[in-house]
Amino acid sequence: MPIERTLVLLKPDAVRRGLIGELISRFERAGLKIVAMKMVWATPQQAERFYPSSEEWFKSAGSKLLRAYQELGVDPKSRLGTDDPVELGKYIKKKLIEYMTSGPIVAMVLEGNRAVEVVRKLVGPTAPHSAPPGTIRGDYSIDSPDLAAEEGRVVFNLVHASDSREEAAREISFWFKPEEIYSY
Ligand code: IDP
Ligand code: MG
Repeated sequence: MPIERTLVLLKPDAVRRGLIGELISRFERAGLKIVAMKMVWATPQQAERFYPSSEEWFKSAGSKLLRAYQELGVDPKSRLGTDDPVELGKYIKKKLIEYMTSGPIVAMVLEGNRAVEVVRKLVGPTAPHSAPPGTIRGDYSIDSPDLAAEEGRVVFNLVHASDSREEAAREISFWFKPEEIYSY
């Protein structure tokens, strides 16, 4: 079935900057249907459980950081004290929990044709400084992994979006009960 559902979180920086309406309208404008929505101030326990804690996730997050540093010409050891992907992944998760609990977020389920892929396209790649214009991350932020590390935080990139149908199913059920999702 090409009609899919995906989870979007407007992160604390988006809420703080007053971008809720603007960001929601981008998804609506593209033809996606909002089938569930709420504002939540996540607890550290919720944020910890929302993001995976597998060795695989740590390694993948750490490897992504290493690639970003390579492109930016930054030495991970002198910046963060290690170049081990798993250790760097654990650092990202810790800082991600601080970020995601720093203020309220807006959680929503979007439905539409190939919604998972389409929403990722509208959101853009993880690091805003290299996200293309026209994407949410490219249009509303110039943050980068090296600046973020210098300031002891993860990149502030406004939006979370599920990156596969499997991840979407798990993430939707994490934030919403079945009766909070509407068919209309
Ligand atoms: P995504 O949000 O584009 O799917 P993920 O790899 O799932 O990216 O990482 C989750 C979040 O962790 C990102 O949105 C970002 O806030 C933060 N993050 C991921 N990788 C890095 C990094 O290399 N440096 C700083 N922050 C990162
Ligand atoms: Mg992700």
